[in-house]
Amino acid sequence: MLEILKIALLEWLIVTVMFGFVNVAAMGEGEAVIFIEPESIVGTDYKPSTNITFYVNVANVTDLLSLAFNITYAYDILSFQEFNLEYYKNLGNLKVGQGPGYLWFNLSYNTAIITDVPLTLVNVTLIVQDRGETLIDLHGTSLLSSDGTPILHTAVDGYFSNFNPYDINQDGIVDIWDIAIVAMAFGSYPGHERWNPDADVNDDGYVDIIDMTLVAQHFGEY
Ligand SMILES: [Ca+2]
Ligand SMILES: [Ca+2]
Repeated sequence: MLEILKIALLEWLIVTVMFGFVNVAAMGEGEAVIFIEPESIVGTDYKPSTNITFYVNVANVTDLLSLAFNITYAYDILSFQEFNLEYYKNLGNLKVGQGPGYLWFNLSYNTAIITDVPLTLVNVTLIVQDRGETLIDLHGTSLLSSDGTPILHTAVDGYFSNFNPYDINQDGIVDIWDIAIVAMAFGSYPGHERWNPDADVNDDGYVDIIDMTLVAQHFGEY
């Protein structure tokens, strides 16, 4: 009986360990990665003229001597303010350029970077210009090892949105016109002739007093 229990326990352990490995593999553990952190910057508080900062990180690299990457974003929503090198130890060479909605970096180090945990190389601060959403698109990435061999890696984008769901007509302010849109759709639901999904600001499938109250609570926001 005890033996059976032992075997069952052992099997359970094996399954758990294997499952653990599968999970880790699915998360890309061990694979070189360059990524924007945070993955998403979302909120109505990011009003025009406020700043956002994101970080360009690498992880799971064993011999990274130089790298290049481009970052693009909607220039009507975000504009460049400044960047800072977070990891400047052993920095050999830096080339950087920027244009509207566009940044590029070319970094090389004197000693190869070895890290399995995320290491921040650069931080970038952008000024919010308008409301909307945009990918912070990390592309054209190139990671090279000491002997110049390209390192297989994945690149992970960031995302920004300061879309205000209460500014239903998206004219930049929550006002009587947004209230009017809710009023016109009041009492409607999907399939109803007056249904307007934008007026259902809490996304519960019904335009009612709750949506009206939410828009009223955000009245005057821009
Ligand atoms: Ca509006
Ligand atoms: Ca609703």
